[in-house]
Order: sequence, then C-alpha cells, then structure tokens
Amino acid sequence: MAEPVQKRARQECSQELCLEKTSLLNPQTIRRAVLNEVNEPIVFRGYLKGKWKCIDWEAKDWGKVLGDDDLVFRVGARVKEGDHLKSPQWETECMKGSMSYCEFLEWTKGQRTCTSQCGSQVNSGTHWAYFDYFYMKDLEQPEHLLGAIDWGTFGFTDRGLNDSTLWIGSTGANTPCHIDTYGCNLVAQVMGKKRWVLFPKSQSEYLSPTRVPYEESSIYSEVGFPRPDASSHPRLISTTPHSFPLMMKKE
Ligand SMILES: O=C(O)CCC(=O)C(=O)O
Repeated sequence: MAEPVQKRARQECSQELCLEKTSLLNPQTIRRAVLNEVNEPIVFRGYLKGKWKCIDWEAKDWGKVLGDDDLVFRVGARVKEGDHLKSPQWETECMKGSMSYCEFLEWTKGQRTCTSQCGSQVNSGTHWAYFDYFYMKDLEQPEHLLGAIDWGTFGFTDRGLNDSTLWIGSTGANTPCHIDTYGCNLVAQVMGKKRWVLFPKSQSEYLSPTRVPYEESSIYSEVGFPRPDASSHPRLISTTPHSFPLMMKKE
C-alpha cells in the first residue's frame, strides 16, 4: 500500500540550483527569494564549497569542536526492510543515550554499544541515534565555529550561532513530519547525507495533522514516516511530496 506514495516521493525538488547558476546569484537576491518570492523548497547544490570553512572539515575537525563532552542523543528503533509504521516514533517516546562525539563515531561503526537512560544496551544495527536541536552557542567552545558557518552567504547576515542548531545522526535517524508555523528554515548539509521529504502546505490535511503537548510552534503528522503504513492514512495517496537527498561528499 505504501508503494505508490514512496514512488512518487522520489520526484525530485523542482527548485534545484546547481553551482554554475548559484555562482551568478548574490546573497541579497537569495534572501529576497527565500523570504518573499519562492514558495517551494530550493536546493543550492555545491553552493557552500569555498564559502564555508566547515565544508572541508572531516570528523576529526568536528571532534575538536565537540570535544569530549557527553552529547545527549535521541534514540529510536531502525525500521526493518519491508516494515511499515502505523505512527511516527514520537520524540517524547524515544529513548535517550549519552555519548561523546568520538564514542558516537565508534558506535556507528558497531565498535561499541550505548546505554540508554533506562539501562538497555543499544547498537547501531538495530537503533539510530540523533543529536538534535542543539544550539551552537551552547557548545563548550563555540568560537571554533566562528567563520566556519556564515548565513550571510544566503543574505542572512543577521543570523549566527545564536540562531543555529546542530544535528548529528546515524543511519535511519529521523524526525516526525511536522510543519513549523514560524516561517522558513535554512539547512546546510556539511557532512554525510540526509533525505528531506517536504509536502506542499496545501496538502497538510492529507497528512492527519495533530497537536503535540507543549509543542506550540509546530503541527505534527500522525503518519508513520519514514516508512508510512499508507493503509492507516489513505489520504496520503493524494499528496505530491518533494523528496531530495542532501549530500556532502568528501573528495
Ligand atoms: O532534520 C531534522 O531531523 C528535523 C529538522 C526540523 O525539525 C526542522 O528543520 O524543522
């Protein structure tokens, strides 16, 4: 049942700009387009190369930024091939696990387990871990990131570490589908890859919207992404999502 939706979800983003075109754009034009002119996702492929220092960073460079501190990860079960979810893995129902960045990298390679807050041992074959919503200003040494990220590249010179969050996840890490009611987001993929599935606002009703306690600025979908069981949400079939991978390959 989920198959038709997943097939259509492979439709690529309609506003995809590649390096040749983006080098002609200036940051003010981008800002205007993002805030006022474009109502669909825009992907700037290759745009940050040579502009943001951290694009060339490797894991060891992020290790310097993140240090040996314990990072708190949201931990969820990986969905097995062929399985479909009747509902999302709600963030509040996920386990929590603490690891330093270096321990996390070992965990992703299967070299260690992680003890969740409820005492169970989780490994990366059966679970994903997501260090999420972490404000860069709250890093032990945020100065490492000064000059390494620069939203001025998109015309947002007024945005910096105070407004930016860091997300680090393993295979399968995901966030329940939601709409943030406060405006738009800029996302920079600086390492690895992540798939985004975005739905036109006008199709919100097909996604079984619901409110989650204490989440005032977001409306969530009850659909079980990333592997929805479409039979539980028959109106999903009427949606036309934009789906695109963001990928940062190291040369
Ligand atoms: O990247 C994610 O997993 C979720 C990001 C998010 O919640 C957002 O950009 O609104």
